[in-house]
Amino acid sequence: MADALKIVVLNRLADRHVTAIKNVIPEAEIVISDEEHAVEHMPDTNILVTWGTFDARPLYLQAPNLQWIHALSAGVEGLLFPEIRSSEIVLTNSKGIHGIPVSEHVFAMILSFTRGLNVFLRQQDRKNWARRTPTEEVHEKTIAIVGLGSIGREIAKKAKGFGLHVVATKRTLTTEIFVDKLYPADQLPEMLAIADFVVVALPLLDETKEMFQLDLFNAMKKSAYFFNIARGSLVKEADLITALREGIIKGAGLDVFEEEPLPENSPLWEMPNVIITPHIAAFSPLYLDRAVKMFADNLTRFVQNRELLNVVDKTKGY
Ligand code: OXD
Repeated sequence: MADALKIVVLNRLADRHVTAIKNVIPEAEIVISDEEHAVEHMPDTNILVTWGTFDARPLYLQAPNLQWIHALSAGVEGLLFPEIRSSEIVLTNSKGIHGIPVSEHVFAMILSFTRGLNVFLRQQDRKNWARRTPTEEVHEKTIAIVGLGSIGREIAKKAKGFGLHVVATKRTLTTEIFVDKLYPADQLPEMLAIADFVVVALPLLDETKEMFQLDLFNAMKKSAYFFNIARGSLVKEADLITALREGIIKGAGLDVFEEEPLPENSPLWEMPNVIITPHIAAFSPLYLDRAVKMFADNLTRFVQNRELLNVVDKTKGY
């Protein structure tokens, strides 16, 4: 099987990445393609490496020999179309490589609010030396992580360094060294009520879609800041806008949105208590190195017929 293996990667790779893959299977044919031209390679493709937001269905329909789809991202929403859910094809993701950049991004946003950078950067644009904006400390405040996984764990670790109390919801309530208190998912409102900073780090599933609505914003402190670095559709955006406008919460740091790019007419752009980044929380010069290493490690398992890591449960969606 090994010498017939054809791997199509829908992303540019550096030579060192191709070498890392070749080191696992020197005979493999590795095709680096864009989405438009990939279809011509599909009839004899065995492994497709792509992003989880990409709608791979049209390629899948032309790929009778496909055995495995690997997502370079953590989210796999574009890869969970009905035919793949019911097929034998293995789907894996890159869960586990996002913790460092995403946690740094979360703290960049938290500290921007507490040190007033959301205001001072706007003042700087107008050369305005005004010192009225109050600043705060995070020390001894409480951060709540909704959905503690590998990203949440890195956030919790950094939070401890800043002297924060850390609370989190998690599917299974095992001990976590950087978390002071774990809550079961059904006690989310109680946890939100004590938090100064709320960070959403959940996967987008049928049961988490639009989970954050007005009731949950109402459960938060008026002084709370809300951060979403996961998926926009976890939040009912209209309700978040209401919460920000009416002072139900104090501010929001948002990397993801219901519709991306965020439409020009979204009121979020104009809100002084909102920090927007364009879905880049995980970006890092090391991202692809880590993602390709993860794929190459899994490829080793694949050729040895061992169980793959990070297999997505296609019925659950994560
Ligand atoms: C991902 C992301 O899913 O960065 O990997 O959004």
